[in-house]
Formats: sequence, C-alpha cells, structure tokens
Amino acid sequence: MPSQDSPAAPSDLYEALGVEKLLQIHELMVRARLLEERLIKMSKGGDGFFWIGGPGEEAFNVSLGLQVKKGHGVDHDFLHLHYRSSAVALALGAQPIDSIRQMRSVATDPYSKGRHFVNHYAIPEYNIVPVSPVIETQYSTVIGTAIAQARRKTDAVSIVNGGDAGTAEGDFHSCLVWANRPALPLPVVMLVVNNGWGISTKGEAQHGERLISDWTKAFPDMPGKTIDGNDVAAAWSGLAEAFAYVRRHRRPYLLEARCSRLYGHSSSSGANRIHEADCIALFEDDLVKRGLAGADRFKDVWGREAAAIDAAHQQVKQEPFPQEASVWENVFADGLPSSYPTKGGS
Ligand SMILES: Cc1ncc(C[n+]2csc(CCOP(=O)(O)OP(=O)(O)O)c2C)c(N)n1
Repeated sequence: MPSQDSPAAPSDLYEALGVEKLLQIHELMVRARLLEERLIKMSKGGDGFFWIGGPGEEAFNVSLGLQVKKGHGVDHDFLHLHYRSSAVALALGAQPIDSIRQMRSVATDPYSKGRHFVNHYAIPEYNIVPVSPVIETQYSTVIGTAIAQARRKTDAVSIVNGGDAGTAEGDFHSCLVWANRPALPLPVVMLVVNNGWGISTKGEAQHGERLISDWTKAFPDMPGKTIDGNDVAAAWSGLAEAFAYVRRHRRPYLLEARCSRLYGHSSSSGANRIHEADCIALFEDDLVKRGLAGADRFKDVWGREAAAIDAAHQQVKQEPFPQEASVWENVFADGLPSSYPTKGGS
C-alpha cells in the first residue's frame, strides 16, 4: 500500500490513474504542443513579436496543473510560474485563444491587455500571480503567499517553478532559506525544470552541484528529488509525492524534473525543432503498448485540437490592438501623475 507521501509508484501509476485520466492528460499535452507551435508560427510570420514557451515540458506541466488545488485566495494553491508554463495554465482551464491574444498583443488579451510577452500569464481566479520575464523573481514572491498559508489552517500550498540556470540567482537561495526557517517553515512546492541550458550556455559547465535537488542537503528536514520529467508516470508520481508531503507536513520540498527543450530557447534562437526526447511521442507509445489507446484516437485528438487553435487564431486576427493612451493604464496605483511627461505633454 503506498504511503500518504508516495501515493503510487511509477510502475502502477497508469492503473491508479485510469484510462479516462490518462486520455485527459494526453489531450491537454497535445493542446499545449499545438498552441506553442502556433505561437512559434505567429512569431515567424510577423503576427507577433517574440516567442518563448514550453514545448517539451508537457508531461510535467500537465501533471502539475491537474494536481493543483485550484481556486482563488489563501485556501487554494498559489502558482508562481515562468514563461514555459503554458501547459500548467491549460491544465487548470486557461483557453488557448488567450495565449494567442497575448502573442498578437491585442487589447482582448486578459493577462496584460496586449502589453506583455506571450506566456506571461496573470490569472487571479486560479491564483496564478503575474509571470515575470526577469528570471527567478518568482522564488521570492512565493515566500509571501506561503507565509500567508503557513499562518492559516489550510492544506493549500504555494508552488514555484523555474529553470535550471536561474538557480544560480539569489532568489532561489532566498527561497530555500525562508522556506526552512525553524521559526516558520513554509508550505512551498519548489520545482525546477532542468532542460540543461540557460539560453545558449550548457548547464554541465555551470553547475558544481551534482543535482539541483542536492541543494536540500543543507536542510536535513527538506526532501529533494530528481525525476525524468519527460515521462508522464515519473512526473505525475514525483509531483504527487511532493504535493502530499507539503500539504501534510507544511514544510518545503524540492523537485527537479529533467525535461526536453524542443524548440530551443525562444524566437531569438530560431525556435526550430531540436532532436531531443518528445514526451508526447513517448506517452503515445506507452499507451499503445498497454493497449489503452491507438492511432485512430490520437489522430482524432490532434485533428480536433488543431482545428480549435486554427479557429481561435482566425478570431484573434479580427480583434483590436490597444489604444495608444492605454499604455499608461495599470502602471501607477493612482493613475498617471500630472507631472509625468507624455507625448505632446510637458
Ligand atoms: C535576472 C535576469 N537575468 C538574465 C535574464 C536573461 N535570460 C532570460 S531567460 C534566461 C535563461 C534562463 O535559463 P533557465 O533558468 O535554465 O530557464 P529556461 O529558459 O532554460 O527554461 C536568461 C539568462 C533575465 N531574463 N533575467
């Protein structure tokens, strides 16, 4: 019988999840991949300015999104994500059309009204705090929501996710220190997706530590683990263990997931397909081998999801860009000071 902190080992996880859940995971992974591929196409076709996103992280990110205690406020999980977390948002219920809106910088973009990079979400109803393009600041903001949750009787946790290169930043270490303070340990699910790269710098040459999860060795009460994030079973069970531990013990857990980066860093590096393990192909092979799904089902899902993304893109092309004057909205809490220089002003 699995313990409360290890709900199911990878080998029996497919059985524990059941076919319906496995097919839901597959569908969300396909949706996320097709969305990212559309966003890349938009950036290359001049229908957007810059792309950065998460193709290759779908196994891990969908497994994450589906295990969140979803909702608004301190009694629900908070998510401090980064720019590769599109599949987490989709698994929570975000709509692909909204990412397409942010990509095209139209006024209907609900995350930033057309004023931020693509994949920089802000979704209050799911406790997704604004994503920052400045890497690693999310490991500082997570401390705040976790303190609020630590002071309250709740099983809700604060989740933070970022990349491997970013762990060299001080924010990552501040998070470790704050989460492990004996005076008030924090319910933080600390995640790091390790794709082996920081833009074009290879991780191997930069990390003196053997594993990123080894940073927990300084904190005897903090578990740390490294898993294969390209594998649905390993990703799901690794996350399930981390969530169960933090919800129950109200203490932090560090999980490092090794994932592929299937289109390189961003549009700035070309965003061309790279030959690394593809978590969707691996998952489909697994489902076929186990007799849980076949080629017809996959064809149907890929076709349906592609058509939906196509329709969403066509719709967004009809939507308006923001008005020039709105650039000053939501910049200062009390609006623009009268002394501020504006176009045509003093
Ligand atoms: C504080 C800060 N320094 C540098 C950058 C430029 N930058 C953007 S992404 C990136 C690489 C981050 O690599 P990693 O943390 O491994 O995440 P990945 O992009 O690989 O998911 C860097 C250095 C930045 N955005 N913010």
